[in-house]
Amino acid sequence: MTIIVHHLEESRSQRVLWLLEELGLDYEVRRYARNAQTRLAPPELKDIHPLGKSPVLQHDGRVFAESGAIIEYFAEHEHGGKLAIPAGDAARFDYLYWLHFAEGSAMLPLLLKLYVGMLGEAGGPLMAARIEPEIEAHLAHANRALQSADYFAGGRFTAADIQMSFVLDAGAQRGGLQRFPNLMRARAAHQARPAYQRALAKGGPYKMGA
Ligand SMILES: N[C@@H](CCC(=O)N[C@@H](CS)C(=O)NCC(=O)O)C(=O)O
Repeated sequence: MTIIVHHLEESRSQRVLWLLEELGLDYEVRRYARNAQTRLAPPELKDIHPLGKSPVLQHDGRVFAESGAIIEYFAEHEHGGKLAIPAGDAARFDYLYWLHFAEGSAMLPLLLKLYVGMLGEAGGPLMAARIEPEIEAHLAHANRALQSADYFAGGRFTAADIQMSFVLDAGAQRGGLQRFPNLMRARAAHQARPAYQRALAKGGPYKMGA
């Protein structure tokens, strides 16, 4: 049965489209626009999942939310797990580490910057003292992991690279990614993949990928 992706513009959902393209799965995209003032998702998304966030998928009568869980699940279950690293493989922990680092660690300071930035000058001291060093530390850590390979785990392209791609996009938008050449190189390699380009065409405009 076709997978339905409830896709919010300019969002983490972009990487789910990319994963599905890499796996060659059939899916339908239902696009949602953000509120122009608040940038929040429209209320209709709460009809699909109580949190009303994107990505959220429907498939086989079930609802799938949380990008890391979605990506881990579909990468393991589809096409013989070609984008996953299985239990027992020496690179399994690196794979899980980067798959979870993206949302569990790296996105927090990048999101704080977005929200605290809305405070204008009042947020300046927090930004300078706490948020910027955290962003730098997380991006530098990821940059070091790509010192001798273009991929985060097992020396090959996996779903962990897809999950990390939104960190790189948010980093490029507001985290000074340009200071981290290995991350810049990986991001360019992501964007050159045909499946990435097909996902962009299906998802609609994605300025964060610029
Ligand atoms: N940790 C969740 C975060 C989901 C999330 O916050 N998605 C954002 C899009 S990037 C969203 O839907 N924002 C709109 C809103 O909060 O109304 C995930 O990775 O799926």
